[in-house]
Order: sequence, then C-alpha cells, then structure tokens
Amino acid sequence: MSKKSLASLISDLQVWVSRSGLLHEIKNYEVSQRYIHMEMDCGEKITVRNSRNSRTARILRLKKYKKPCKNCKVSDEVINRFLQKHTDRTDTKVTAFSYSESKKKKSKQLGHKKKKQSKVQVNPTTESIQSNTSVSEDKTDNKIEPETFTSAQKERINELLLPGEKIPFSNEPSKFKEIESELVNKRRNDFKQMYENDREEQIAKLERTISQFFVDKGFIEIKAPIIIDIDSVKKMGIDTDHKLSKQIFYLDNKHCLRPMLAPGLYQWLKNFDKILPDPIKIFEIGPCYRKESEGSQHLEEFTMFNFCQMGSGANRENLLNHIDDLLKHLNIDYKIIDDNCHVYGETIDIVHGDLELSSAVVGPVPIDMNWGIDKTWIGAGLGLERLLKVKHGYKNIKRASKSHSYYNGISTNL
Ligand code: ATP
Ligand code: 9VF
Ligand code: MG
Repeated sequence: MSKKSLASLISDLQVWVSRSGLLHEIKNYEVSQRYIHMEMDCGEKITVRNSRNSRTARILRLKKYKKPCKNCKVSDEVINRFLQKHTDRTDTKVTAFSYSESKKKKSKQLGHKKKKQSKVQVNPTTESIQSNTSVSEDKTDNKIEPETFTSAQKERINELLLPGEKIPFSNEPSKFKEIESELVNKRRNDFKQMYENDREEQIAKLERTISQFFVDKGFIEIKAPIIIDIDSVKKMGIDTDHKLSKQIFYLDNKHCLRPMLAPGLYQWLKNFDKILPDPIKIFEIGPCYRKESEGSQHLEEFTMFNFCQMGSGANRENLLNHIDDLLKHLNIDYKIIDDNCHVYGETIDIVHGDLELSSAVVGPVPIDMNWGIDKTWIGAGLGLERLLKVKHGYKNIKRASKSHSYYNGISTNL
C-alpha cells in the first residue's frame, strides 16, 4: 500500500500541525509543482515540500498533536475528522540525498529530500525578479502562434530573444528571415557593447562578488581539488552501491569528480582547527559535477558556493543571517523551507518560487565522525547558476551555464 501524498492528506484533513504540536485549521492552500503554500485560520502562513515523506505528512498520518491553536478556533468536527479519518501508513524507503515528488517521477537520484515541516519567511526588502513577458525562450509560454512558425523556427527565435524581450515585427511566416536577422543584429550589437563596456563573465563576476562579500564577513576562502578520492565520497555516507552514487562521475576505481564541496571543506576545517582561532569560518566557490536527468533547473557541471562556520556562533540564527545578508546583497527574494536529506539529516532549504537555491545545515551530524570533526558547525551550499537563473529571469538554467552556446545569457549562434 503506498502512502497518500501530502497534497491529498491536506485536502482530506484541512489541518496542519506545527513543530511545537499546535493543531491549525487550514484556511486555504495552493499546490505548486514542489511545494504546498498554506494559510491557517489564525493567519500563519507556511510552505512545505509536497512530499509524502515530509514531517508534515508523517505527523498528519500519525495524528499527533499537543493542542489546537487558540487563534484558529478549530472546531470539534474538524478535530474528530482529523482523528478518525483513515490515512495510509506504509513505510517508504528514502534512498537519495534529497527527495521530491517531481524528482521521483523523473527518476532523479542525487536530489535528496525526505521532507520536514516548514516555516516560511519572505525577504520583504528585496524586489522580485521579473520573469519573461510575451515571448520567452520557454516554448510552452511564448506568444508565437503554433501554426505561424515551424518548431525549428520558434526554437531559433527563442534562442535569440533575451528574457522579457518582445519579438520584433509581425509574426507572419514570411517574416521569419527578417525577424531572425533583426535579432541576430541586436545580439551582435549586445556583444560589441559588452566588449566595449563590460567584459565580465557572469559566473566569474558572481563568484568575485560572493567571494568578496564573505571575505569581508571574516570567512577565509579555500580551493580544494575537483578530482577527489572515492573514499571521501564514502566518508560523506555515499557508497558505490548507494543509489545516489549513480549521479557521480567516476574516473577510475579510486577517483571521481566532486559532486559537492563538503569533502574539501571538512578537510580544511580539520587542518585549520589546529591552526586558527575559534570560530573557523571558511568557504569555497567552485565546480561540482552530478549526472542529472532533469532539464531546466539542473546542470551536470555547475558552480557551488559553500560556506561553513565551526565553533562559536554555529547556530541556526547566524546561519540564516549569513544567507539573508548574501541574498539581500544579491537582491534575490527567497523563502525558507525546513527539509531533510540523507547526507546530513535535517536541512533548511532556501527557495525562490519552486527553485531550490540552497540547502543549509546546523551541525553536528553523524558523518562528522568520519572526518574527525567533533564541534558544532553551520553551513550552506548555493548554486551560482541557479542564482543567475533567478537574477536574470532565464527560463532554462543552461543560459547561465558554462557553455559555448551562450555568453552571459546571450546566444553565440549568430
Ligand atoms: P535539487 O534538489 O534541486 O536537485 P539538491 O538538494 O540535490 O538540489 P544540494 O546537494 O543541496 O542540491 O546542493 C546545494 C545547491 O547546489 C542546491 O541548492 C542548488 O542551488 C545547487 N545545485 C545542486 N545540484 C545542482 C545541479 N545539478 N545544477 C545546478 N545547481 C545545482
Ligand atoms: C551544508 C549542500 C559538513 C561543515 C564541511 C560543510 C555544509 C550544505 C549542503 C551541499 C552538500 N553542508 N551541496 O557542509 O555546509 O554538501 O550536499 Si561541512
Ligand atoms: Mg539541497
């Protein structure tokens, strides 16, 4: 018997249990691809992962709560329905680092969530990023009439358009060549302008911005090898027979490309612990590699920023403050979702819409032992291409990737 999805539990029960055990009545809720946004009768708003393995789903199935929320004025009828309604309780194995419904459908391996309860905060001071308007690179939401252009022509126009840019001229089939040549000219012009005025590559520039910001915050920058020992992946709890090891690029029987920065950071924490004063604050920005099957949000080669602080000040509040400082500095709006993953257990995920920007952790965690680390720590990993996707409103993360097809989000096929 399979477990009910969280969305159907919520639809059946119309209640939610907070971390402190308060039973809330749901006023309204909205299900998006990966998250469920809920508003309680008391006014509290929360976003949780839409996963049948989340803390919320588990608690709803187990029907555990301490007391009803006074401000929700939960009726006896609602409480009785909650207590009496049958819900499935078959245990499901969670095998990857993180896990989500959408990932499961696409048989994703190294996404890794077994979800947990959530508390949402919206950064109120930053402005939302405008996404594309009438014509975009996403074939599904542009205004190019399907019968007007062939799919190859549509693809070509979308490739040449910038996010939010409107198609020039009319969209009659006879005009395709004209439109294409107009767009090619515009893009060539953009490149000339960039060469004249700017000359900075967006991933490199973002790396410099983040690096400077964290150096100024007292973190020391490190660079660790990209080719790593398979043993160090094992020390992260990922064995070769582990499902998520399928996402790792193995080079030979001893080495692989790093899928994350943590192994290098653990090593540096250990080294610096004998040398530097408390707290040890370090970070790295660099390439990571994962075999991925998903399209618009995943790259197989991407750039991770991971900071961590070990010793004093290693608490949730400081962790969230560091992330908030950075995302405010980058002017990126976000929400916080409490989550769960296989490498670290509980995580705090930072999301923009349905896109995960970061997973953050408050240590210690059991795998610390494998690295000889026995102090408290906080840390978070953020993907630079995902930050660029949000910042520039790219529909597909490929525009932000290291590639020969786009430079700073502009097609080079001109
Ligand atoms: P997702 O669930 O979206 O697959 P994840 O939870 O597997 O991501 P983490 O291991 O938490 O990712 O990595 C930290 C951050 O690195 C993510 O929040 C994301 O910003 C970025 N990241 C991870 N995998 C990729 C990828 N394949 N392409 C681009 N960025 C990625
Ligand atoms: C949290 C995301 C264990 C003290 C050396 C640093 C962290 C970040 C998780 C990342 C990962 N971990 N992609 O570790 O900061 O490792 O999966 Si440390
Ligand atoms: Mg994550």
